[in-house]
Amino acid sequence: MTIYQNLIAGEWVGGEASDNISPSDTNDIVGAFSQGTAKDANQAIAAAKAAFPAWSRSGIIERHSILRKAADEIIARKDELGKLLAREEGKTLPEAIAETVRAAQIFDFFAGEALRLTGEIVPSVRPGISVELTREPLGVIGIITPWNFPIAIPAWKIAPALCYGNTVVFKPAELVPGCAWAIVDILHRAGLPNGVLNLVMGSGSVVGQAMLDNPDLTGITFTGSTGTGKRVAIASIEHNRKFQLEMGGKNPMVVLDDADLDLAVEAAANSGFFSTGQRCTAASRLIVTEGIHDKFVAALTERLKRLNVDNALNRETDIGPVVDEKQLQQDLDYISLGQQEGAKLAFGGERIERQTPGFYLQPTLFTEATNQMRISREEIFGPVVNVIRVKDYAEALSVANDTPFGLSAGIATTSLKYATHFKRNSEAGMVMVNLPTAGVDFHVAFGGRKASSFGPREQGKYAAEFFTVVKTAYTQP
Ligand code: TXE
Repeated sequence: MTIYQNLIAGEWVGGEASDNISPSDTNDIVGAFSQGTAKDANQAIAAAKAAFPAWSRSGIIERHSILRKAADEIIARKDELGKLLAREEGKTLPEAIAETVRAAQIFDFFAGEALRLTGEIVPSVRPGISVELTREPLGVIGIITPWNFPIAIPAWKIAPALCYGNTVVFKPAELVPGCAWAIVDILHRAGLPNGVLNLVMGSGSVVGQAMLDNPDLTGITFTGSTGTGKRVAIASIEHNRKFQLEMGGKNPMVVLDDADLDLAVEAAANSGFFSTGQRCTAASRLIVTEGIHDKFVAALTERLKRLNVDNALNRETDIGPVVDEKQLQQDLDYISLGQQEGAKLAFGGERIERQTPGFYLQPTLFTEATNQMRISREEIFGPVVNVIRVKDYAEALSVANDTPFGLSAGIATTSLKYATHFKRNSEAGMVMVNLPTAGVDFHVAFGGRKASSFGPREQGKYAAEFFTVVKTAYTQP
């Protein structure tokens, strides 16, 4: 079997490899991938450091055309890459292909951004002197990514890093090396000079930790759990390093009495259950006012009955498996906890078997939940959603904001007054009106508040805030 190796200083290298299995079918081996060591991580950082002076001064046409070429190849291979993603991570084929297309759009966007770099010239307070403000690349960037968007998240970190002239060491999540390898292979063949982009697959505690401990990384951009995010922050402060964190969510979706019922049910089903609920922007708290509560719960339950949980590659599948045994056990533990806490299990809750052996879980709905229960406060990261009954809009807003997190928040209402008030007063980074809480555009800012995020926003033009540093130059002619 081919061993997919790490890319360090432009060479494919690697020792020990381990097999990666599909969560839809544990007999299906996706591939054998090299497991990097701390030494590999340090060599990759040294290579990226050596490549930085030339790449940071490279021409914008070179950056543009490499990113553009990568975008073109990803689009041309969207079905094949989407299938790899669905096999490896377990989201359905249409979701996986859509994510692959989005990655191509991101590379295309940043190919364009390379041609649109600007600065400012402003008058000084001292006559006869001019002040120039320019953005320079940050340096050597460590990119540490999770398993839930294994092509899109690497794309939205790697594309701006390269666009603005940085060099990269990329460590993907243990469960999704195949998608990471494919993206790096495409960029490498698109013509990146050696050492500009390095891939080190392997465990977080070995490869990831070695990256955190290496003082030559000038920036780290991380998406993953709150616990690991804190480690990134602490290690980065030690090294005076810039860092950007995207972490969990416990996103609310408010449903008001005046909502369009069908729209609210569809948005809730999508937000809570699509992609197996494994999206940081998933809505896991449905906050529903009294007048519509029973109708909404009945209609949502009917909708859940029609959702087909099965192998991610089957055409009829609506929801694929949970990503692995450990995450499935975490979901089941939270389902038991919810029952102990006194929430009512209105639908689902059981592990299920399908034709192929995998990690299948029924979509699970709790009703009569309170916002103080642990199932309402902690990120479960599975297809498990709580309905919290409230009196009116004021209580709904207060419950929506009463959470340690603040990534995304939604409201279903036909009232302009409540929609406008909610947009202004929600404490989330992203607010959706009559739309699912998940599903965002690739060309605008992405990020949260409170325990969900730290540092500048990702994506769109806002990505420049993290991946560049501003220089202020004064000139007296
Ligand atoms: O996350 P980790 P995991 C949440 C979700 C999920 C839980 C665990 O609740 O159940 O996190 O998922 C790397 N130094 N989210 O275990 O461990 C790791 O190898 C440096 C929510 O996958 O945070 C991987 O590449 N790096 C989230 C990345 O960190 C380390 C998406 C993320 O893994 C490291 C994913 C270390 N010491 C999980 N330890 C969201 N909301 O989007 C691990 N890593």
